[in-house]
Amino acid sequence: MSRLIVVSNRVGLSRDVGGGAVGGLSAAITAALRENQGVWFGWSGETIPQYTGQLSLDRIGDVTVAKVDLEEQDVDEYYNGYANRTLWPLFHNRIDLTAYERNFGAGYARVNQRFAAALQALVAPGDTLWIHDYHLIPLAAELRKLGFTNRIGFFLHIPWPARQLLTTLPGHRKLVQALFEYDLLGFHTDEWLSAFKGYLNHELGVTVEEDGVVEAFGRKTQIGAFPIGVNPRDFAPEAASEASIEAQRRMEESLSGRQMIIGVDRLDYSKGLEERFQAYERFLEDHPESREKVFMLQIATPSRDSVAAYQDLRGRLDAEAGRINGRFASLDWVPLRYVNSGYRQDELAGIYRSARAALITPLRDGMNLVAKEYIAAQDPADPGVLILSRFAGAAAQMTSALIVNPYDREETADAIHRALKMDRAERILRWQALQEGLEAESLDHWWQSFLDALSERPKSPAVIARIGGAAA
Ligand code: GDG
Repeated sequence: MSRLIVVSNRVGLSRDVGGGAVGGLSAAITAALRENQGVWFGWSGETIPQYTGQLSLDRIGDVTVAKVDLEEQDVDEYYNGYANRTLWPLFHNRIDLTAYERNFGAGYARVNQRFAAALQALVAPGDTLWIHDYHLIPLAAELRKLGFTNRIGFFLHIPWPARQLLTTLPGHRKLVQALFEYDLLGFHTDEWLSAFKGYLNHELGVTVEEDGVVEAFGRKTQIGAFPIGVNPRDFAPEAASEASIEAQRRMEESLSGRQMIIGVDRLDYSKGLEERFQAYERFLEDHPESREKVFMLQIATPSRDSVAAYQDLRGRLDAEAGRINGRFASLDWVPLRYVNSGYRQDELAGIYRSARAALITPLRDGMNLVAKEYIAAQDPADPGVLILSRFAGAAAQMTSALIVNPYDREETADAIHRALKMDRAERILRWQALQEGLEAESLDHWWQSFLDALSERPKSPAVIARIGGAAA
């Protein structure tokens, strides 16, 4: 078997964290790399005055971790610039926050060239490369320029935007052309896949074959939907770590007989946190009898805080949380606990388990793993209720959740009320259907089916069904 080389902006495997601290996605990529004597390459997170291309190599178990440092200008233009001020907002329908600056594009191209050059020392003929996410769309094109003929796959963790939005991006055609240097393109859902096909049809006049193969710019690639999942056992109550049990114990002690609604998100404008706070406020307004009997715990870990839109959002959320608490709190009840620190994954599992409902209401989200983790962590005999935005990729699979429009505060407030009043029999029925879905499309299944589709081996019927996805 050829080796697997994974490339992502940051490498999720390190010596310092282990066990239940590591996120599911990092653990899954590590498992894929272990099985394929792999290498994981990315930015170290460090900056240096002048780029050297010097690789720092580490061997963790069977996996080689390789990192490069970047210059401050690279981080400004590539990471904080084109990736997080141009592509991220645009792909999440926030054209109002999308900044186009030529130097962002130049920095994005430069870092992708630097990554490609650094990979020359790591990649052998016959190795398979798996490139992750919007930071690295041009990487295959840069590798091809250097003469690499390896199989290269790309997975997009965020939504693909409607063509009407994408065409507002200067150089959109070049970005799409770069994708045709990959052998396989993976999206989370049929909806993102259809949006990509919409661009191909209308802008390039090409259609996708039934087997997912499409030809443009003189190259053929294959496209498919590979919905990411969780490995339910990692969150299951019977497999809980000590940290998980302790987190659950602490939470339950602090409930004082109240019902808890949980939200866990990166502090990001795509997650709909302001709308969520206001929907919860509406619920408190509409149901005075529920006040003091319920509280909401919102964990929002700060991210990308050198980007102004994230600093602004943080200020607005602080103000909203303060306003809602000021309006409703009593001497011994705080309706909204708003926490900015991060938690280990196994601690989160314990917290999820003590919550009667989860309120996961992004305005747009590639998939949303928290929704799946919440379900996997529940006690099968007394599970909580998932309230999920229709705009999360996860909503396509998790149809037994209470599905809401996060822009509709009244509908969301009604769903909170319904979730908190739902009888145990209905909670169990809904949970069972959701849990079955998680088991059928686990995290291991995700990476295995992507790599299976990327390999040149004859494909199984299940893999053939995935590629192609929704009709063009
Ligand atoms: C992108 C896409 C897509 C652990 N501790 C904390 C915390 N974690 C873990 C959660 C979960 C992960 O972080 C967050 O994943 P999400 O899927 O919810 O969201 P993004 O970070 O935006 O991820 C998304 C994903 O890629 C995978 O393809 O599903 O659509 O946007 O595993 O357990 N998360 C937070 N605080 C912690 O303390 N917020």
